[in-house]
Amino acid sequence: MREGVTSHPGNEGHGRGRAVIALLLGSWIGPASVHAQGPVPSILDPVAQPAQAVLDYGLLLVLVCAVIFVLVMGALVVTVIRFRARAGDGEREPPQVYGSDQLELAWTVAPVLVVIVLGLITAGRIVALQKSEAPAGSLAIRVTGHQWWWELEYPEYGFTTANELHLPVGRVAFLELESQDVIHSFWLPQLSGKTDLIPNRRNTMWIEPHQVGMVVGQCAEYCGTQHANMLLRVFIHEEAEFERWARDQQKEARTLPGTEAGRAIFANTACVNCHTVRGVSEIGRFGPDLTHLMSRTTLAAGAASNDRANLIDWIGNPDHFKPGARMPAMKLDSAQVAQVADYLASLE
Ligand code: HEC
Ligand SMILES: [Cu+2]
Repeated sequence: MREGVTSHPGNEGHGRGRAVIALLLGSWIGPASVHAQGPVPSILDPVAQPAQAVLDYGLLLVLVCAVIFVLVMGALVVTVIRFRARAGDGEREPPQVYGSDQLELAWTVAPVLVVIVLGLITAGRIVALQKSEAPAGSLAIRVTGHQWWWELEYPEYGFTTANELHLPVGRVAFLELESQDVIHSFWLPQLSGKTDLIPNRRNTMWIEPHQVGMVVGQCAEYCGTQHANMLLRVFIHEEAEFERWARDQQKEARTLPGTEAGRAIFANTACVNCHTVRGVSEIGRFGPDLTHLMSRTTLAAGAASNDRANLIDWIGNPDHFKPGARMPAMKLDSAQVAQVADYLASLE
């Protein structure tokens, strides 16, 4: 069932059998949008702890229950066949048995033992899953839920990005989760369980990826009209590649020759009230940090793939991809929109 993950865990390599199991277990996320939602994640295909531990524990429970099911059903079938009414039995009642201490002890003690053992294992697992303090050497990340996008801050490195999380393989990432507005829920089925993001409350979770590649997830708590377009991507890198990505993110935004006009429009309109571009303006916190916008593969939390044409559509009218999005159409004329898009498209 866990035959490893290529660079794109998801649809590929999932047999039909697994898809059916996933459907039955309810782990399948329907395609939320046709744009850029990526592969369908499955809890049966973990690439990190604690998702692996949760799956192993789930399989253990299924196994224990399957053994009990087979024993009980086997006894039932044997009884039905062996003690069925036969020709010649007549109207005679079978012997009636009351009060067998041995039997009653057996069917009380055995289930109690099963419940105690499973309860102890569960308690152990819960303790192992919950870490309220960051383990030594872990990578700190602050996740803030917004309607309808994810703010991702790397405090040790001093930068903030959005919607696409980058993690080094083999190292524990310790996440602090909060919300800026309503309750959201952070869910990456292949990495971990769900954790809610609640205003004025600090929740934590940890992830230790053990395979490089890309996995997807999404907000799992209804949070308003564009809840279904609050998608998440996680890129898991080798340590050196992660460090290179982080160093690039730390740099201030560049200004390429020829993009000054677009930069001026960005700097002189309300864009800067909501968006930070480090090196231009750092007051805007309401919308995603755009300093390295083009290092992201998608726009607006997975609503569209990130390219110049979609940037033009988005800036001209955010409702085009995300009806109800918290960014207003800025009433720029099409030449201005193109100039701003050219500027943003240069922010690698
Ligand atoms: C009132 C605040 C506000 C203003 C003003 C605003 N934006 Fe936004 N912007 C947002 C929010 C909120 C989002 C996230 C929307 C979402 O994903 O649901 C966003 C998303 C974006 C994105 C996608 C970012 C990403 O990482 O996916 C771009 C690009 C963008 N805005 C550019 C602009 C430009 C250019 C202007 C000015 C012409 C502007 N915005 C003005 C609030 C604002
Ligand atoms: Cu949400």
